[in-house]
Amino acid sequence: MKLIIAVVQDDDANDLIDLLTEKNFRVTKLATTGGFLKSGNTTLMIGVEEDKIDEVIGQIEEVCKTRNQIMTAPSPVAGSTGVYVPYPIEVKVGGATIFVIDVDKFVKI
Ligand code: 2BA
Repeated sequence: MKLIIAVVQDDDANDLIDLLTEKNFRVTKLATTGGFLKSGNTTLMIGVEEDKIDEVIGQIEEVCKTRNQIMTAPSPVAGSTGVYVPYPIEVKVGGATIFVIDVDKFVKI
């Protein structure tokens, strides 16, 4: 068995969960926060047999869109004056960041 861990954007999460559960995949949703943007995203844990990995990744690809997000980063205005002015940076986020992990043991009690 494999564990697919997919970090997706909040806006895509419910559509993806609906699609996966319709296709009989089991999904656990975690509310997570990205370290760079420090804003919310969603992490899904999906336990599957090895031969289903490509199908699940295909579903994720179908639903999860790439978006540009603006974040504000502080920048020193004048060298050592200690004055900081926020300036916007655009970053491209998603579709999804996917990890596939080997599961040594799976027990359902
Ligand atoms: P965040 O860490 O909030 O990152 C959001 C987006 O900011 C990233 O999109 C990327 O475009 C940009 N970014 C991240 N770190 C950067 C850096 N050091 N310099 C410049 N730009 C940077 P994605 O790559 O699509 O990642 C979306 C979310 O997926 C991330 O949110 C994070 O929560 C997760 N993620 C991505 N790669 C990961 C990894 N290797 N390990 C764990 N989580 C990861």
